[in-house]
Amino acid sequence: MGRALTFALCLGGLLGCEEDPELELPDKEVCLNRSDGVRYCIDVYEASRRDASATSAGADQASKAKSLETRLPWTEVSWSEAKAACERRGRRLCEADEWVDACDGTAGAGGRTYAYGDTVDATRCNTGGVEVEPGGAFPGCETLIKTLDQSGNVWEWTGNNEAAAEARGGSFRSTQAHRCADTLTSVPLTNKTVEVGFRCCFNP
Ligand SMILES: [Ca+2]
Ligand SMILES: [Ca+2]
Repeated sequence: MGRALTFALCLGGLLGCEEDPELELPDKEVCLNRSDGVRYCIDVYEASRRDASATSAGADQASKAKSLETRLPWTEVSWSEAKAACERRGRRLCEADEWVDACDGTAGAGGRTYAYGDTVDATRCNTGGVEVEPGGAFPGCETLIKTLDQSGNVWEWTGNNEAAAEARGGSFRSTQAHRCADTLTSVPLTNKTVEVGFRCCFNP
């Protein structure tokens, strides 16, 4: 996009006037109600760095967390780094109940067993594989509210304080088909692995 056009779009309010508008594509989020009626929004995609592409996870450690398709997710990230990356975008990590309800499609108790339905289908999501894939590479791995990759690809940090922090949803290496309610509790919060990323939430 040329500078003149970028400037015009900035003036028109169509793009945020960020330091580098070409890298600031609008994040994809979807909003729904919690069981207590509080409205919240969750990223459609696992978080990626602003300089990520379909073949690179990017290197910008100071990036705000993005929610875009066809970007490799932000991994090798501790829980506190993930939280900070969401906060740089004016977001936060998702709380467990928010993440689970987005996955199962029903506020509060109940909902789908798996992100895509109640019956295990090993072909739907990136599980039992060998490498991480760009966001949305498995279109059948979609929830009722249209979030993607909540099952598999990378585990996702949830919780905004240490007591509540845990990773959810399984990774590309997971051989079991993870249910929406399953958690990973064996990874220390400071551990950084290629199998753990995150996504962001906020209250509009
Ligand atoms: Ca639910
Ligand atoms: Ca995931």
